[in-house]
Amino acid sequence: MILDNKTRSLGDAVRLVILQAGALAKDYFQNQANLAVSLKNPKDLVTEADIRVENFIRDQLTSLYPQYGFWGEESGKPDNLDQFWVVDPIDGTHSFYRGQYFWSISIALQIGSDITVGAVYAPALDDLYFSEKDGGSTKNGKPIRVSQTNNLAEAMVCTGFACLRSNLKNNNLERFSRIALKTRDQRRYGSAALDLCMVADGQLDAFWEQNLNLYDVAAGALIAKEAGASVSDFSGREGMFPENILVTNGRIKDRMVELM
Ligand code: 2AM
Ligand code: CA
Repeated sequence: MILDNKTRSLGDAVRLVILQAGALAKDYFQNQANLAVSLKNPKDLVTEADIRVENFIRDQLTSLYPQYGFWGEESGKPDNLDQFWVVDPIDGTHSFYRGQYFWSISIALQIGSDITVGAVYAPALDDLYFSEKDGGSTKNGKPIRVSQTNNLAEAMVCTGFACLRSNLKNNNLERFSRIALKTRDQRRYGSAALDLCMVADGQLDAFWEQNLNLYDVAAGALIAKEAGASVSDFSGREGMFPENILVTNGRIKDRMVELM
């Protein structure tokens, strides 16, 4: 065990675990030649780093906090679905595998229907985003806020295409085309957790994606919300909807909902 939970707050423990997990992941990232990779299906891969990092996080958090269940992307849902960690060991596995920098580790704690803690760490960028419910959000220890962009014509928006990998007919391409024509610029980074943090930090004005899972968005959505973002579904209903999540700076929410 790396931590003594009697001497540290839960927030400190989560930050320490995610930074150590990040160092582990970065070792694999820098030694790509030896990385073992397998396919979940022809479009979806998993590396030994995903498994090893998730095991590390699970071991640390469940020994420190045995009262909470653990839901990780690679190990599946817990028995205790009332209070549990929800973890994506590497969000943006394709970026990681191709040596690109936009991938992250995501850890959230859900208590009842609330996400109470969220941490997202991008090891290749060395950016740590963190939030506790009702406590605001930080990037590398400094408070962050959403952008003040009021108009779509000035907006930088971001999306992803998890739906394409899942072969959905409703595949976001028409929606993307519609929104691209109305906005100043568009990005597609490939890590939903990090995309949400970039909305929190004002680097992006809005993000949407279909067909995600709770472990992709739980931490990032809390970080965005605590930084002033609107977190809703595509129709604008506030709440956590991984299947069709829309996160904006608030100011352009109504216009984005119209275009969804
Ligand atoms: P991953 O890298 O952990 O798989 C990018 O579009 C986002 O979608 C990432 O958060 C990515 O997470 C997720 N993603 C990609 N393909 C997916 C699929 N087939 N089903 C669910 N989520 C997917
Ligand atoms: Ca993911």
